[in-house]
Amino acid sequence: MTEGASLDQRVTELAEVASFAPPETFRARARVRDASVFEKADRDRLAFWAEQARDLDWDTPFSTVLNDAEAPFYRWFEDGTLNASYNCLDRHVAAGLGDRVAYHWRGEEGEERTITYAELLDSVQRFANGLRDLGVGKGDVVGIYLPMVPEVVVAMLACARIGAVHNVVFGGFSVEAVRERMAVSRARVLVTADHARRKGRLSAVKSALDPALEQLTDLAHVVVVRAGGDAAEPCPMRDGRDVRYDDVVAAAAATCPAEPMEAEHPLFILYSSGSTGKPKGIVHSTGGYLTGVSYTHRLVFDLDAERDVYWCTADVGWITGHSYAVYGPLANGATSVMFEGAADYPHPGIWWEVVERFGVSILYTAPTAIRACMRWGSEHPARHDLSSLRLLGTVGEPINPKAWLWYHTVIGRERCPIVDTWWQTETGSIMIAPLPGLTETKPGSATHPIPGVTADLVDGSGQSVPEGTGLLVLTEPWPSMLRTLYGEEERYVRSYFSEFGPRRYAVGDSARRDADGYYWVLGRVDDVLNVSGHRLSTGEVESAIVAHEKVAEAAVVSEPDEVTGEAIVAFVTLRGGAEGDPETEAQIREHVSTRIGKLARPSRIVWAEELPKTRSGKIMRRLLRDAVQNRELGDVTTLNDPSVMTALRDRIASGG
Ligand code: 6R9
Repeated sequence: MTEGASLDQRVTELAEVASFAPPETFRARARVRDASVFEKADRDRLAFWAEQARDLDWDTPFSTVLNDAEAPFYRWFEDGTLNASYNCLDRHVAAGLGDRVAYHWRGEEGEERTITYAELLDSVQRFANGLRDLGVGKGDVVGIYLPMVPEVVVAMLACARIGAVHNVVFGGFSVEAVRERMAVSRARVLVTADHARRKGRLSAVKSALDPALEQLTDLAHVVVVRAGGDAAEPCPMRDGRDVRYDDVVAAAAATCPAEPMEAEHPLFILYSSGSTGKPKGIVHSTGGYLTGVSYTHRLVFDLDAERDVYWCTADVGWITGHSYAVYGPLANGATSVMFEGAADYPHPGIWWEVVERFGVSILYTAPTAIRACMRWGSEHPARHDLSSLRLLGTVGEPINPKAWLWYHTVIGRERCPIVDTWWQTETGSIMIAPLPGLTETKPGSATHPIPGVTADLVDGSGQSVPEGTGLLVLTEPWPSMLRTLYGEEERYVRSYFSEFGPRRYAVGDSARRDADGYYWVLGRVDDVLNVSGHRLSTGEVESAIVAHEKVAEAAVVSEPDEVTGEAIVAFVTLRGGAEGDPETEAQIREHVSTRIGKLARPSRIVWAEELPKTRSGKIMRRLLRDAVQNRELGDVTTLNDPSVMTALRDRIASGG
């Protein structure tokens, strides 16, 4: 039997095991080995958070911990001042750690760059001065639309250094998504790339953006990073507006002292999908956010900054990238791997080659990636020496037990605890997760809230549900919570604090709590889809489909997918009752791709003469979901015309 096959057999054997204690070798050296940290946090939560915050370097120490006078607008450490880039860079260099590697970067074609803390500090100071030279000041919004190149970190920290607010847009999102996010946040500068590389192909970024940039009246400058490699053609530059990153840095002064910021000064905006078509501009603060990410990064990943090599595979365009590829690890002086490429390029064993090459000890990734690796086969990881790994993490969606066991066995070789971390763009940092040296894990459960965080399950009327299924709420404010939705205070209150009052944050997920008090997050209760761990809203995808000239109406729902978790099924009614054809289908998918991005493309389109609606005209997505998932239809009595569903079921059965 090959090694891959014997590992697979072991996965099957372990299916009977209900829970896993921390491996003894791990526990013996873990940071946290007993439950006293929970008791300490419970005794005085605010004092506990203040202690975590004091692990950062403050220019002015804070005297108040939490101001909740205007709840749900909470203010943490409000009379203190600090700088996030100082905490991520200067203080480590000042402590003699300038030569420590901040990032081992690996490019798509196997190029490597090693960036030390001292080098990163140098680049950040220069680019911060460069941004100032372009007229950027405290409070200005700077857009960032870059692939996974080191400059993305430089740009984020340079903003933080001068109090500019970054607004990163995921590199896989479309031009239209960039335009919209820049317009609503009134960005003054956009930092982007000439080209991006993906699986051996080069795609133009800057020239594709150009027509959209013309429409942005607040945008004064575009900074262009060379990310396409030496073979890439130079991109067109507009005089007076566009500047090259290399030129900006070369012309800028070398020193730029970090500017102290009020703790509540916004560090960044990150757009995330809400339950309507319009993305939410989630605003994070400086002091509270940095406290949350540095504390959780040490605690949940059991970080030993001197020894560990840590790799978070998330793109910086997502909150996971912000918190656990940039701010958390840098605030803790950790050494990270940054990987530009895809998980299967140039071959499906590349991740394991990278783990071996850099001696990765902590790996943090998503269930969708684990399932893809599972499908490619255990022989790929089996070919590499993965003995450096000591801890594994997952995030983004519920992990199915089979993928958990595969990760545990084939990647972790039963030596590494798995931390299944539940959190959201809004929470800023991890909220529910095991402590790896302490918590017994159950495959598929994120276990318990971490020390300092309090959660509950409630029914629709807000009553606590001690055991069974309910809606997840966080019952006390925490430092890294979102502060507002950019420019939409009322929507902030309505989205998170209207259902259960100003103290209980409504998460939007349903969950189950078992007899041992373990939380099992089941998924979203609103119209938010989760494709490959990425949030998309039904409304967002529907408006992109409806924007196609032939389309009259559309409704999208999800169905379970083995690799991506959820896949999008679109029900589409064409204008004038026209019949759908493969060409229109291809155009619709392309439309979604250009408006939002490739990952939002429907996997199936079902042509619908009519959509199921209530008498008041609301589309009943619930019924569509039941139909695609081949379930008994729920209550159809409120339907205006129940025969619509019969016709649709026939369509679905005949493959659309
Ligand atoms: C960090 C991140 C948040 C939503 C969240 C939930 C789902 C994330 C999870 C999980 C089960 C986990 N989610 N982690 N579900 N177990 N460990 O993913 O943020 O993109 O805002 O998504 O993702 O549904 O509400 P974000």
